[in-house]
Amino acid sequence: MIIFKKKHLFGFISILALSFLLAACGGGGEEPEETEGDTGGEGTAEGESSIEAQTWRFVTEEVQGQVQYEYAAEFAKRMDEKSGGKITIEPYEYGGLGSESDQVELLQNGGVEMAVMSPGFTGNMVMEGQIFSLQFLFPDSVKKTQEILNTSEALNKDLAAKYEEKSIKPLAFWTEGGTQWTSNKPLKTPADFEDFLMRTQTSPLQKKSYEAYGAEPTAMSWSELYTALDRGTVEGQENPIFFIGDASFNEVQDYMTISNHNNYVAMTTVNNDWYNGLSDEVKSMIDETVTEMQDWVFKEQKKQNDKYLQIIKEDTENPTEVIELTEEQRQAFKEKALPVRDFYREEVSTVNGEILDKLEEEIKAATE
Ligand code: 6CS
Repeated sequence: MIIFKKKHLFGFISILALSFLLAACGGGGEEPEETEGDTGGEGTAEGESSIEAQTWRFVTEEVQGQVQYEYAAEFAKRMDEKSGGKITIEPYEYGGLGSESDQVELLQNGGVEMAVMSPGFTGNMVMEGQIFSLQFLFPDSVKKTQEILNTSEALNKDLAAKYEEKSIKPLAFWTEGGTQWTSNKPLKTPADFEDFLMRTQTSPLQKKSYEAYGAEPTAMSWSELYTALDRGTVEGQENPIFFIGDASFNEVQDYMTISNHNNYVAMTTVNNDWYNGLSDEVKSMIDETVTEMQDWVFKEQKKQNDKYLQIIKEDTENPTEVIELTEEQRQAFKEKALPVRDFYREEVSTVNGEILDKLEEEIKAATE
């Protein structure tokens, strides 16, 4: 069931429509329907585009105005221009096609062609993808983190291959900003998390990361989070500042700790078989747009995170105490977080932590 705060209660396609889409696409692993029109160039004069009119669905986990949705809308605009109006992409905001997990399934089935996906919702399926739940792994600088996400072979090649085994092809990894904690009591030391009811996404390693601080994590969709925070079912959560502000979590929380304990990473993904079946011309158009969008989305998240920090600080109706952790305080959390990397290597990874080893080397090289 999708329950947003009133502000985000919009007309979404009914669950019936979702069931129809899922049923129409069959069970996991089936070939996606052929996309109309992309015939790959036969019978056209040299230099002339062979692209026929076609429509793709691009699902996101966020709503209009938020970074993921705006990304999909900008992507659609660019593809429309590049293809001379032949390729229409319909961006879907979150809630239109079910939960985050339903959306993953839709992409795998070919029910949608494209998706922005948070690895935190595929942790039970692509074990290696839980790497993004490891706190204090990426550099403190969001810009540096984005550079690593752009160039990392560990992520763009090795981790991407793990997703491809599940019919999901990641085309890019990008940050939505540093993640911060909101809470109903001040969070400054790991001891403050003792028995704290913390909301996480479904990644088991996210839960493990909070258990390392002594917290009691509960996984849930963000659509239920406002109400859960309001009722005290959970006492805190983590997210980038723009998301905290736009989803109004600050209304039902008293504190926001600027911890930058992680970066919120999202992936631009496509259905693997569908993408592989496209002509080279269309593939290059997508790839070019994906590359261009890395800069665009970096600026977009920064703009939104800066804007919402001000909004939250200046909201006198719903006052939030903003706590900035000192380096020493962050270090205390980092010490507790480091052993979770061993857990990832030994208990989570299916390749003995090789992707993490490589990523750590890449991060070291990029920050030295
Ligand atoms: O906390 C969440 O689950 C949501 N947070 C963001 C930044 N994007 C979508 C995601 O589902």
